[in-house]
Amino acid sequence: PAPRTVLLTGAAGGLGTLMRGLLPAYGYDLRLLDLRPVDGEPAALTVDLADRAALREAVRGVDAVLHLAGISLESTFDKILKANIEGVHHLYEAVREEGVPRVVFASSNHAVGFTPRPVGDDPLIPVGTPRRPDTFYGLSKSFGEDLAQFYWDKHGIETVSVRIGSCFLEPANVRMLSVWMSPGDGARLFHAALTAPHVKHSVVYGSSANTRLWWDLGPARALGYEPQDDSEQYAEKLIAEHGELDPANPDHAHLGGHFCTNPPLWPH
Ligand code: NAI
Ligand code: 15L
Repeated sequence: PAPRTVLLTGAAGGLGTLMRGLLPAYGYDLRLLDLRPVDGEPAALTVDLADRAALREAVRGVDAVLHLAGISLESTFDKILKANIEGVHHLYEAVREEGVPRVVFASSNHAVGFTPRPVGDDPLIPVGTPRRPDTFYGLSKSFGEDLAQFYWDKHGIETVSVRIGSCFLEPANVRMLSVWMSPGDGARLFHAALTAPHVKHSVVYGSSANTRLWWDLGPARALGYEPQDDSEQYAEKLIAEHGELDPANPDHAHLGGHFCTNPPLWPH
């Protein structure tokens, strides 16, 4: 049966806020969790991924988890280790102990960030491309994908790992013309990942059907995802402001963009 009750971790964050606005229209009953209080949601659970007992209680009785919580930019290895690496392990242990059958994991393009981006007629990057993390942050997402595979092989817990591009209201720079995922397409993709049958552990790229796309959306479409948006409507303005990407510029040469050279730092 299709999942109804879904634990949304990271509900106070940017993507969590967009998804708690959009996913209820698909019929989900969302249980919200974050380290911080969630604006306007007094029933949200304030839980640190370090707290295994609280996590176990949080996943009890849900049909699936949409796991967005964690450090979403570069940080020290120690902070990433706690929040993202130990955190994702704690989440899967809670899921295993409580018998939750499915997780949708917010992976990131930064798990493959040092992959050269396609230029000209180069083929799109497949999901099977070797992982080449561009940061400790990207390394933690690469670990999360391996952990998800392990919990499928060992414990039969299904996961869709979504290597999200950039999910914001609008693309903010020229790179995002290639990697942008509109919030509406984000909700469509997460809904497909939550409901597609027999996903085992599937890895997919998460973006809109952008004219300047860098990666293969086939695996996401195979889950039933039908993207409706394309960043191209923003191209003229962004290119007039910043110019076209230059493959000789190291900031522009890889999927991960400036995360490879000068990553934005987690503020806390
Ligand atoms: P965000 O930084 O706005 O939200 C992350 C949320 O996780 C925050 O509300 C934070 O309080 C919570 N959190 C952090 N550590 C926690 C812990 N130890 N326990 C419980 N909660 C904790 O990030 P955003 O943009 O909303 O991203 C959500 C997820 O999607 C992240 O895992 C991020 O890595 C991933 N992602 C997001 C992309 C995007 O375009 N927004 C692109 C690729 C991946
Ligand atoms: C990510 O993984 C970050 O969480 C998000 O804030 C964006 O910077 C995105 O990647 C990106 O690549 O643009």
